Amino acid sequence: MTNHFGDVVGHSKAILMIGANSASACPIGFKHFLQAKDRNNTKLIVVDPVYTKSAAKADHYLRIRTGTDVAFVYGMLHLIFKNGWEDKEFIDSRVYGMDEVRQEAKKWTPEVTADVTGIPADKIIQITRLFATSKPATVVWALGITQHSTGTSNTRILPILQLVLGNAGKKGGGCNIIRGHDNVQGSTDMCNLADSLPGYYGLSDDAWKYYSKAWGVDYEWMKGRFHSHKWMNEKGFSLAKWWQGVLQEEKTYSSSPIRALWVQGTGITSMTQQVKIQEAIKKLDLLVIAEPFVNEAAILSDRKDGIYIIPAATQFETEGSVTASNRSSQWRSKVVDPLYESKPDHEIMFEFAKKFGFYDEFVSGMKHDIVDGEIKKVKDDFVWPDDAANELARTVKTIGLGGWTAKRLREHQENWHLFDPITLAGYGKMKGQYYGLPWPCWDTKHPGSPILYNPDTPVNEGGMGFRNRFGLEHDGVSQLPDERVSVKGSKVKGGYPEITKANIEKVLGIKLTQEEKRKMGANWKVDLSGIIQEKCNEAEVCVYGNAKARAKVWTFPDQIPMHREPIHSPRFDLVKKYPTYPDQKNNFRVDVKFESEQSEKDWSKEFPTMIVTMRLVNLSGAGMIERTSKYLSHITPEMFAHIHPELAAKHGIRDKEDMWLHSPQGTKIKIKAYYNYSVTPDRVAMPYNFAGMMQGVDLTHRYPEGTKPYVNGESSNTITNYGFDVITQIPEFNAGLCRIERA
Ligand SMILES: Nc1nc2c(c(=O)[nH]1)N[C@H]1C(S)=C(S)[C@@H](COP(=O)(O)OP(=O)(O)OC[C@H]3O[C@@H](n4cnc5c(=O)[nH]c(N)nc54)[C@H](O)[C@@H]3O)O[C@H]1N2
Ligand SMILES: Nc1nc2c(c(=O)[nH]1)N[C@H]1C(S)=C(S)[C@@H](COP(=O)(O)OP(=O)(O)OC[C@H]3O[C@@H](n4cnc5c(=O)[nH]c(N)nc54)[C@H](O)[C@@H]3O)O[C@H]1N2
Ligand SMILES: [Mo]
Repeated sequence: MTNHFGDVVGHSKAILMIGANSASACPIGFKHFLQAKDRNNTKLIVVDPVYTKSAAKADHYLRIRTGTDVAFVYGMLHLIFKNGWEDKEFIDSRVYGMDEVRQEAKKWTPEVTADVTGIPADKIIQITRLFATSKPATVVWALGITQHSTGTSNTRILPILQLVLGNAGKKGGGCNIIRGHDNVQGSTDMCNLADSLPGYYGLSDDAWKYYSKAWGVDYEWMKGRFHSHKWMNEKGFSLAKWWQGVLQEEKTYSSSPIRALWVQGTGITSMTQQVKIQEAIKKLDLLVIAEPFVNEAAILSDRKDGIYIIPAATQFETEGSVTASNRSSQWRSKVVDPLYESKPDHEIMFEFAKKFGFYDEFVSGMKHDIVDGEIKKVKDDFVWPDDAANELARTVKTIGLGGWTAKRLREHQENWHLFDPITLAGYGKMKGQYYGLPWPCWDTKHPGSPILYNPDTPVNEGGMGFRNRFGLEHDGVSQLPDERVSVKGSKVKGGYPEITKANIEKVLGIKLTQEEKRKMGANWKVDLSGIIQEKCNEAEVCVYGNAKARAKVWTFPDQIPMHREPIHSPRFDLVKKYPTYPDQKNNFRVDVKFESEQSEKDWSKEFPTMIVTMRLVNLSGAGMIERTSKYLSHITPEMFAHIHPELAAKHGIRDKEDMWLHSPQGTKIKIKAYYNYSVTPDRVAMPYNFAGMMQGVDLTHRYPEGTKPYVNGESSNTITNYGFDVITQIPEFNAGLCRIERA
């Protein structure tokens, strides 16, 4: 989120909610949108293939065909540019690469957009006028936008819309992406990913060297942990496609196929291609599951050997900081001690490290601190979780966690009542700080940044320009703004680069001492001494620079977002004009099919119905937690799909009867047909919160005695279609096809 929920309540005149159903999936967040409607007559526009509970509360509902959001936003941009509704000054002074977007938008007339998206042309015109002329306005999305083979393009076109309208870096504007799991923002920031070290440092020798130093661990030792140096900087397997790493033998890009799987905090049935996952689980030598419940991974196969379930404690039985959707940190206290023989996750990891002989190095960072501008070992033991939080504050510079010390975060928890819910500003002794110190919170004196990219606020009060991440020029064009975009109060006018040891004297107009030069890291991201930060504070300069936003990403397959038809498209006639990407070799160590799959045949002939998956308010994730709760589970006692009576009747299926849904990859699920008018006759919508059945077969007898959930059912992911995002490899959960058959 660039802004936050309170800001929407206080300042947004319109909310474009696209690919999210917060009424079910984030009811507390949704309450803010309803408050905005009540207080300010804020207009809520919902764009969704399904008439959801959120749509029911909206002022306007647009029924979109799944996987066509890029086309829809271009349709909006077409009208915005045509009518001169764009913020010309903002684009001119703060954005690079918009000309190409403008060119592409020319093609997307209301008629062309209507044909591709299924939204009537007059609706597109009405909504664009409303959104473009309501200032400021915000965009809200969740996984209806992200989880697609075109997810990356989707998540780029919406910020582009906000840049065009000058809604970025403003109260009531911005992109407010509603995050998913509890603490998913925190786990993203910690980069629980296969392609980066914590804090988005990426994978490179420099990144490893930086962390080795910050943790007080010998870099050569770190290197020695790898089969060879090469693997240190190679992306690992992704959560979406680890199974391919088990099953592939010939075309493998790793030193060997995956032989062992350690599952900690993921549901397994939450990923697509369940039949492949089942095959992979059977083939592994070792499967370990560290879980508060019996994860479904344990019953997918009937393996009896090489499988261990380790009891993990829940989040109620541990303490520490978590990060909210809006980048605020929250400190949590333990409610009860871990029950029975369960252990909190970090203790399980500690035991693991001990067994594998790297415990000392694993906890070393928590025993270190900066003394006199240099990293030193300061104690022989550490205090959990405070020293873990302090380690992050000391090391994660990229997003500005410098001010997130355990002491400050605890203070915020203890003084909740002293913060304003609309502005997040503190009162009384918390005055001068924003609740949860939303990152970037550069150092221990910084108040946090409730709204990103706002140059009208001084840096020391949470302001900044756009980040200078992509060099100083591209195609001969400067990436820095001129003096029109000067951060308030800054000694340096106009744009400036990110601050490095090499440029700090010139940019800030200062002279460093020899001692300062000796202690300083090469740039602000790796400067453990904190001197770069200190000098920038004095000049009210943002360490990450003051640059232009870029609408064009020259390193991506699509430099500007382009509409590309879903891999299994219901409109084969459009596939030629808007084909998907070429197949990929070795992305996250696996090959990924795009074009070869899409063009194989007109899939829609055999699989004419679109499938959308969604969340139920009473169940979360693959549903393991709530389906073991008697009361929550019985609210939705069986797996189902919403189906329009007209479509059901075509297949001779009555309300609440069983039906089979078949997928293009030859898999099937048997579920109940629930008549419902939220869907049109061309699509079905089903929850993703069930598991325990597989292609009509009940697997639940495999649960250890007393652990079987009250409610079980087919996983939607047995039939969600093949497809992965070209950059992130996030699975295609929504824009797929199926064939319906009466069971
Ligand atoms: N009760 C409950 N709450 C949850 C969760 C849960 O499992 N249960 N999960 C949490 C997690 S991990 C997450 S990520 C969030 C997700 O939060 P949301 O994304 O708000 O949840 P969904 O119900 O999946 O809603 C996605 C919406 O996108 C629509 N959609 C699908 N494809 C497209 C498309 O191509 N374009 C557009 N415009 N819309 C599309 C779907 O019809 C659906 O209504 O919820 C979180 N909250
Ligand atoms: N078809 C379809 N599939 C989807 C989606 C969709 O919309 N449609 N949504 C996708 C999205 S956005 C997401 S985020 C994923 C979510 O998928 P997962 O991340 O797999 O989420 P869950 O299924 O909730 O699994 C979490 C597991 O962690 C366990 N757990 C809970 N607390 C703790 C703890 O403190 N410690 C440990 N060790 N374990 C714990 C739970 O018991 C549960 O088994 O699913 C994705 N899959
Ligand atoms: Mo999620």
